[in-house]
Amino acid sequence: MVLPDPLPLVPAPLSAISDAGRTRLSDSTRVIGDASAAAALIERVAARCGIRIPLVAGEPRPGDVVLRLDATSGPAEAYRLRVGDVIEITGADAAGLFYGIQTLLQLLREDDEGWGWQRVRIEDAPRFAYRGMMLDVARHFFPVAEVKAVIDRAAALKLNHVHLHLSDDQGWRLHIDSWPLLSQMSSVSSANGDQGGCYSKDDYREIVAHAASRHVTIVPEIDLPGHTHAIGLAYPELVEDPVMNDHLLADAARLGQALPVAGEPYTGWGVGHSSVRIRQERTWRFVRDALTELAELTPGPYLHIGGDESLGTSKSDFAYFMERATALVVEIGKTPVAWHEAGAVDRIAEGTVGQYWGRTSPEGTHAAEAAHFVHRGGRLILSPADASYLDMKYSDDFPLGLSWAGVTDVRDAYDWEPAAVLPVDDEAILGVEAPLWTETVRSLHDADQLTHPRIAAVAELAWTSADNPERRIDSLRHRIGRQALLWQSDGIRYHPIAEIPWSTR
Ligand code: TNX
Repeated sequence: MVLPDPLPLVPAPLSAISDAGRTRLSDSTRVIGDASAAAALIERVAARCGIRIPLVAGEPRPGDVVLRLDATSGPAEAYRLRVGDVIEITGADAAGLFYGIQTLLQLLREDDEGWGWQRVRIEDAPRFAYRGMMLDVARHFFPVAEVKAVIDRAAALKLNHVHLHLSDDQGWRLHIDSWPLLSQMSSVSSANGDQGGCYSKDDYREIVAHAASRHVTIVPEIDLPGHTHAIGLAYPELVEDPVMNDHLLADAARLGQALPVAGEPYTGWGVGHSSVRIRQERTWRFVRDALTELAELTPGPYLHIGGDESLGTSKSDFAYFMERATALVVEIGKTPVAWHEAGAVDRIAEGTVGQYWGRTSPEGTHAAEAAHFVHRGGRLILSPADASYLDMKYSDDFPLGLSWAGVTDVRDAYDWEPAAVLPVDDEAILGVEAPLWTETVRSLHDADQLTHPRIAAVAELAWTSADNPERRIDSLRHRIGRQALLWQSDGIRYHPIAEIPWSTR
């Protein structure tokens, strides 16, 4: 039996029925309904086909697009799309309406007769509430316009969280009024000696507002107590002297990178050498001030406080730090998020969300650490490094990326089941996130190559149910291949990996 080609949609929707025929996009097409949702459609249709559809009021005519909100039509973020004589999108909420528009944009195709839409009836809703990607703006600083571009790319794949890794050994990226030297002295550097940078509070508000207009929640991270070398450039009294580890020494020798030196910018890729002074109250004044100012700028529920790779820190100091820091985040009204190592700490604040970055087959104590968040009433975000890390190379000879967790093609990024990685109930899984660490990334162009196409695989795992008939690698590859035109028109410089049948249709 020859199966019909699947619709060119990533992520695959809950259900889709194709009808015969097409509905044309033409100069007389109009859009009726919610103005802010319509704006998202009008701009992107204009960019793709040069046709600017007007927003009008009144009764629809054949060929028009009608946007509606109906809270009774489905769960959060759900939508229905019907392409018939008229095109109707009904969102269960504003996010659902936005996702219906993203689906309609993926269906918009040109044939011999011009632009138009395959007739379909689609019902759709996400599997997980948290669908994310992470951008490391600390190792490489991305200006505001580039962060916005990354948010747009994520939202087009129905991701709804963008985690910004705002601080690391190589740089601090957000102005904090009460510790003003951070933006002057701790932000000047990046990995590889590249230019640094820092977001003003207005920059950050602009990012948050742009994200909100795409139904994306920003999840800010200040990585603590490790990954804090850069803080010492401005406030040396807050950080310990660097503590080397064997891996760092070996890597520095292999890569020809300098070792970290207290008070000097660190431009290498080593991890685990830094810590704030955990037992000193001035550090806690700093942590409280920075997190409080960050919380004030952050409408979303989460504050990520890191907790990874504190290799030079004793177990008891680490526990003291994570217990007190997670409690502080709760006290200032946010839900703490931490990397899974923090699950080694008995009394992390109840409800802390854990971000698992072990393997799809957990090693050592990683599964137990992740499960501890759930015992404490929290949930888990899955970011297995051997599948969802966008900074792993596609293949050994790929020029960008790292390979410590292996090399990852689209199949590898797709071939795992989020609810089957850890020994916890399915309800404990909040969602999936694909991190892009940027030690080797020096431009948006580099970021595009590492993210696309693999981010599409992770977005589908986050959105589409495990039992969906299209959730198969051959279907996914075909559907990704048909994003080529959209990605090109959006200026996304994806990696044309050979496993994808890239299509010009
Ligand atoms: C591990 S994953 C890190 C980062 C690095 C990344 C590189 C995690 C929580 N920490 O500091 O950038 O590997 O892949």
